[in-house]
Amino acid sequence: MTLSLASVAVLGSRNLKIPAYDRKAVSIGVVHFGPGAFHRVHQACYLDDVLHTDPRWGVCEVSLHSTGVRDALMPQDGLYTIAILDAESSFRVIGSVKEVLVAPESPAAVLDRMVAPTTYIVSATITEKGYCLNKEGGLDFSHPDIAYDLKHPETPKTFVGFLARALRLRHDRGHEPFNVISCDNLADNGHRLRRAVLEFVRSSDPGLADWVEKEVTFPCTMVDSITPATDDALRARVKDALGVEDLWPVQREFFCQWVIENKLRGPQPDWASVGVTVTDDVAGFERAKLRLLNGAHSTLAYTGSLAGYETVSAAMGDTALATFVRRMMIENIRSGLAAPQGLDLDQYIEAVLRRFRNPTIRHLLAQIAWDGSQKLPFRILPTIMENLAAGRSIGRLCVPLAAWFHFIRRMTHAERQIMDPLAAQLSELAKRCTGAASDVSVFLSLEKVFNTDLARNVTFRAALENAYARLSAVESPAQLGEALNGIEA
Ligand code: CS2
Repeated sequence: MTLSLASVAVLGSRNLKIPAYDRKAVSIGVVHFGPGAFHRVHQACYLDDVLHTDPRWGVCEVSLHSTGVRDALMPQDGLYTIAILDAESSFRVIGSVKEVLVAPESPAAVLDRMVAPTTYIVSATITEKGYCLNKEGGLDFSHPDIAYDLKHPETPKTFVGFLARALRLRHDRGHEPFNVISCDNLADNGHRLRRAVLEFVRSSDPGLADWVEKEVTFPCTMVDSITPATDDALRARVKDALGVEDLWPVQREFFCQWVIENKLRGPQPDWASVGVTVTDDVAGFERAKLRLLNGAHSTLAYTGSLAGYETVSAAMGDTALATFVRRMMIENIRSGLAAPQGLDLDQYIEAVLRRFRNPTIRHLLAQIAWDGSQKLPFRILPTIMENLAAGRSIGRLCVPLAAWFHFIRRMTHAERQIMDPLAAQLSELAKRCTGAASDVSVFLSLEKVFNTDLARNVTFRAALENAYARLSAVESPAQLGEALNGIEA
């Protein structure tokens, strides 16, 4: 038996949280692009909580590329399971997904949902690459999908293209605009998305630009919950816990946080009632999370992979590596952060490290290692540039970059697939590399990642070449420990 409205009624007898609201009464108030695991453990879970008191906040999921989530969830009446794996593990069935659309199959159906006057929120978890930004933070007009959308505004392929078209239609029908909420790990995610949409609209539909600029709100957000990819072990664990099969369950740690900038308009869920923080100071929360948690994650991903570790918790079991990461967070990243009201950065760092050590979460370093060219410019490079400008040290901060270079070089020479939008360019560069310090100049030539000023900075190059040389022969934990011990602050 698979998970469905019929079977979930039977499940109620187990130690399991199931939707305790009338799903037939739920209407769609949110259109969300990117129904991946993170969205389903995070925003969709918060909205499931909201639906217990307010039926207006069902979700229409939109997949921009694949049919997998639609094919898994719709036979289950949109239901799926979250396994919350921590000291105390639990399971809950989520009912907030009312519909899953596959944009390439039916762009018109997606636009109809976005234009519906009862749609008050259009949100996204499309990962950094989904915004089609250039390294200056503006819209990448050379991106093939953006170029397509500018020529075919009625059948867009990108999130930006769908937003532009839907806002034009809402404007023409006299509907108030929806709130546009980015839920991705980008610094200033709302501002960046607003800039991209305005640049798109100004070039394709200038008559709409003023209305978008004045009337459409793009709050910034910070989102956080560690969410390993779904695997067969999870499917088996969920089947054992529920007694029915879930075609696509998801998993996360107990910790879950959502901070939204206080600039939402029109009808909204009662965010505070479900633990969402609405505040004017999102930037403080977002920088702390992006640079401390995600910066440490990427450091563990690449250094841990070089040493042969497979998961975050295993890498954190390496005393030398865990000590290095903790010192980098405290001495090299924290120093440049302004704590938002209510957040103690020292306690936050220790809490993040405890979360990383969670033995019940099998978070693959290989998953975190994806899309390094899109992640590191938000997670590591801003801290390096600010530390250089302030005269603070960058030695340890060059380690994740150097480890990324070695990771790319080794994947290329082993002819293993690199998961990154710039995989082709990265492989071409790596083929010219031998493991010698001169490789650093080759990688720094990647203009889509490194700006010219930074690439030419003598202090940066020296620190990066030193870290690269020390990591060059690392293939074991012992060798990693020796390499890290030699890295100056
Ligand atoms: C991770 C993030 O995969 C990655 O790059 O660093 O997905 C991380 O697990 C989340 O941002 C935690 O909130």
